[in-house]
Parts: sequence; C-alpha cells; structure tokens
Amino acid sequence: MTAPDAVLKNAGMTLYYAPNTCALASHIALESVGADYEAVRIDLSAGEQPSERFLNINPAGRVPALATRWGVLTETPAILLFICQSDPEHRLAPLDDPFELARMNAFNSYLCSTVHVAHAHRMRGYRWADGEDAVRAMRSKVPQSVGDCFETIEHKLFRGPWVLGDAYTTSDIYLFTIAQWLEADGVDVARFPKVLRHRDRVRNLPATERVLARELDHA
Ligand SMILES: N[C@@H](CCC(=O)N[C@@H](CS)C(=O)NCC(=O)O)C(=O)O
Repeated sequence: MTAPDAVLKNAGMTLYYAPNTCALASHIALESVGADYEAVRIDLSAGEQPSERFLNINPAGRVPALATRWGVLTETPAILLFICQSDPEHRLAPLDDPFELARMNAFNSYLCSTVHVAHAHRMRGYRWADGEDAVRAMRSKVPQSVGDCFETIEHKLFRGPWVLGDAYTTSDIYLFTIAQWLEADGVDVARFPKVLRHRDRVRNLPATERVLARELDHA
C-alpha cells in the first residue's frame, strides 16, 4: 500500500451509502478530511440493496461500502480507521497514542456491535426470530435497550467536550450518526443532555452540514 499521506489524494474512491443510515459516519469522515471520493446512493427502500449489482460490491448487502483501489472495505469502524490512518494530518484519531486509539476503537465497536444492533431490532427483528409476536416483542423493547445503551454513553463513556475528551475524533462523527435515530427509536432524549448538546455541535460543523445537504438532495 502507498504511504499514508498519499492514500486519500486522487484516490478515486466510491462510498456507497443510503440516507439516514450508519453510512453517514463514513460520509462525514471522508468529507472532513477532504478525501477524493464519489458518493453513490443505494436505494434501500426500492430494494436495490440486495441486488446483484450491490452484492458484487458488498456480499453482506449493507451500506456503507467504500470501494478503494485496493478493494472494498465494509464495517463502519474499519472504514473510519482507514480514513484517519490514511490521512493522519486531519487528526481524526489519536494515532500516536496506542491506548487512546484503542479507546476510540472500543467506543466505535460499542456503537457498531451493541447500540446499532439494539436499534436494528425496531425494523429487522425478523432476522433474529420467527413469528409476528416475537418480532413485535423485539420492536417494543427498543426504547429500553437503546435507552440503556445511551445511559452508558451519557454517564460512563462520554468524557466531554468530545467523546474521548479534548480531541474531536471519528467517535464523535459516529456517535452523532447513531444519535440521529434516538427519537425514531422511541427514546426520551431529555434523559441525555450531554449527548444532545454533542449532537448539535457535530451537526453544525461544516463537513457535517455539507454531507447532510448532499444526502437530502440525493434522497
Ligand atoms: N455493522 C455494519 C452495519 C451495516 C448496516 O447494517 N447498515 C444498514 C444501514 S444502517 C443497512 O445496510 N441495512 C440494510 C439491511 O439491513 O438490509 C456497519 O457498521 O457498517
């Protein structure tokens, strides 16, 4: 692979995304470092996501997928780490501190493997259980299970002013992305003042504003 600082210049990457999904985190991270990329919308609602064309890009049939000259990357924490290691100048990760970098990955893994999965029980319960009652029971648990995750974030994981403390990292971008779903998940957001203030701050950053406008425009 090429030297890190050359990776995202003239990289000609393609981000496959859908609006209002976890792909927003990768989209904002690419925009934040000024990467050379094209954003291609996958229409999940029209069923394009499991199509032959998309399954050739990501056999798991999910967004985000980032096509690079070395191959396709999937899984938000991996894409985020690739972006910040490829562009160390923008300092979206504590790259020179192994422990802090591991903390960033721990937080991002928590969002990916615990919070996101709890949220997915609202729309995709049929993946874990059969029968309408079971799926309904999964859906009705979401306000509590997602709310419990955000209790942990609000009171135990979030340091302030940013997730890891003084430095703005990919964990902030990713938390912003997942926190967008709170209201639709039926969670009482008033319980999480730190998360809400953080969500507003990230939303007002120029890279976030540009990406949200683009995703809305393509929707
Ligand atoms: N663990 C994956 C999850 C990817 C994922 O589930 N993406 C959702 C959008 S938020 C998706 O593509 N859903 C379509 C589906 O599940 O069929 C990641 O963090 O990137």
